[in-house]
Amino acid sequence: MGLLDGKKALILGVANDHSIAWGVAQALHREGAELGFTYLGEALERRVRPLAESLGASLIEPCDVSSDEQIADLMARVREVYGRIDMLIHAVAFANRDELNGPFLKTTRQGFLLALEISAYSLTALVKAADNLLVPGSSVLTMTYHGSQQVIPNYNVMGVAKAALEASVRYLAVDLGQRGVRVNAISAGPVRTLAASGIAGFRAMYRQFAERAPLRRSVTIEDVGNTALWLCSDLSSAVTGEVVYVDAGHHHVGFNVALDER
Ligand code: NAD
Ligand code: 0WE
Repeated sequence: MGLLDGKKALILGVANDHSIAWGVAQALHREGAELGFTYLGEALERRVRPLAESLGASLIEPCDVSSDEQIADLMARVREVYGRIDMLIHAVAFANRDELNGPFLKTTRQGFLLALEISAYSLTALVKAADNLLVPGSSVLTMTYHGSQQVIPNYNVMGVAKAALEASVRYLAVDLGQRGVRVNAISAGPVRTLAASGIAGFRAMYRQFAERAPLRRSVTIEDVGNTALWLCSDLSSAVTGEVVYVDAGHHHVGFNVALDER
């Protein structure tokens, strides 16, 4: 008997077994959910397919969220195979790498629009296309980061995109609330994923994070997966429009020294 027996989840954003979306997939699978995955391009298909199959995935489809056509094709497939979506997991972000270091001021018009299209608008595009596949009791979940609220060096245009994403969560929560569908975000502390690799200063930030967080540790994809499970299940039945921090308490600490070196 699992919390999610008979429920169907569509998961966007697995790139490899370090992905936050993979931690979410494992938690949902543990509680009996049936999983569908999407991948971006053929290079990632070779990584995602074996992972998806290891959890008995019943649907593995390509989806570049910048394409309305690919989103429509995806939802048509989901309609055929599942007939509904109980959980929609959005764990997708992208900005030009050269705009994720140095001053925010160097952000280009094209780079700004790209980051907001892939990292923020895509949630609304997916929800819009999912339409009546989302049923009373369904849950939509996205991934955000505290750089939306405070300036975090080098996060730059992604911080602006995450602010737009979090606001989208609140507006979508109102629109979908009348159909009994909930929409929430998890704000995760830094995790060593593909999206974090090669970010200037990430290693130092990751280390300092664990020294300054109330729990004196960093965050794992299992931590995020378990909170995702709560937000996707009926245990959180009156929670919507929310941003839930999974960051070992880090965002509550207002000073800038290691907690045990005071
Ligand atoms: P990841 O690289 O494993 O996942 C990012 C995913 O985005 C990849 O699967 C990639 O294929 C997908 N993607 C990029 N452009 C896309 C497009 N056009 N269409 C479809 N998919 C596309 O890294 P991650 O850290 O697991 O990132 C997942 C989410 O978690 C992102 O929204 C990220 O902002 C967020 N997040 C990450 C951290 C962290 O420290 N790693 C912290 C907080 C929030
Ligand atoms: O949301 C993210 C990362 C998102 C991301 C990562 C990349 C790297 C590769 C978006 N686009 C790209 N484009 C690429 O070409 N995080 C929350 C992780 C992250 O990224 C940072 C961070 C943290 C934390 C960037 C600067 C500072 C901190």
